Amino acid sequence: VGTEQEKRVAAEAAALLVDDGMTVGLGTGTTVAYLLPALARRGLHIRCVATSERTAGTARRLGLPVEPFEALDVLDIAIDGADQIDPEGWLIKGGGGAHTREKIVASAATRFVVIADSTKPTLALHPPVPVELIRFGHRATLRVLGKATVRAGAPLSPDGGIIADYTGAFDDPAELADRLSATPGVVGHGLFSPELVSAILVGRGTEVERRTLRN
Ligand code: A5P
Repeated sequence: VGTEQEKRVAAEAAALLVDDGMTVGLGTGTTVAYLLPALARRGLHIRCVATSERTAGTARRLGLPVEPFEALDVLDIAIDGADQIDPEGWLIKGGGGAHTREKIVASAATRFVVIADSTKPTLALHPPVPVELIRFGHRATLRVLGKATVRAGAPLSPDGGIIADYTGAFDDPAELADRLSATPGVVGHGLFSPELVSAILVGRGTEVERRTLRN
């Protein structure tokens, strides 16, 4: 219950950052589930793209207009959750397998705002790091990665990719991010660098702690 309240206050604070006329990227997950009704209640004239079919469906039912992300090439703001947040602003995302689309949306946005409850900040990121693999040769890709396994029960991504997790220990997220990005067959990984992040809103009890990384 405490965590749900924290997700709600963070999401409601983020909904207030959206202005009339903006193009908005909608993330995926249980924290974003609180953002969608809060945003819909504002009754703004906005255009949205969604990082998953689940988000798109919920948003449309609430009356938020969702367009295919072939129609827009830049977003004013994107708002999404995270699984882990380190002190520098590195994130791990993809607990729901949506990280590839989430990263495309985050990097298209002028401002990327992360919303989370107080269990998400951590002193050091730890495995697993979600990855998405091209289906072709994915057993070979897993072998090249070393410690990595297909996520049991996870459906294919909407782009046909296999959702897996890198389970090896790591100290330096930048080094691992480079390695994952450079491995053929890896479509996307769940390490998001601080350069993508504008602000982090963390719910703590009934308060929202704000960290601004850039404007
Ligand atoms: C979806 O693939 C993820 O990246 C989510 O954004 C992340 O897992 C946060 O989800 P919750 O808000 O449900 O914790």
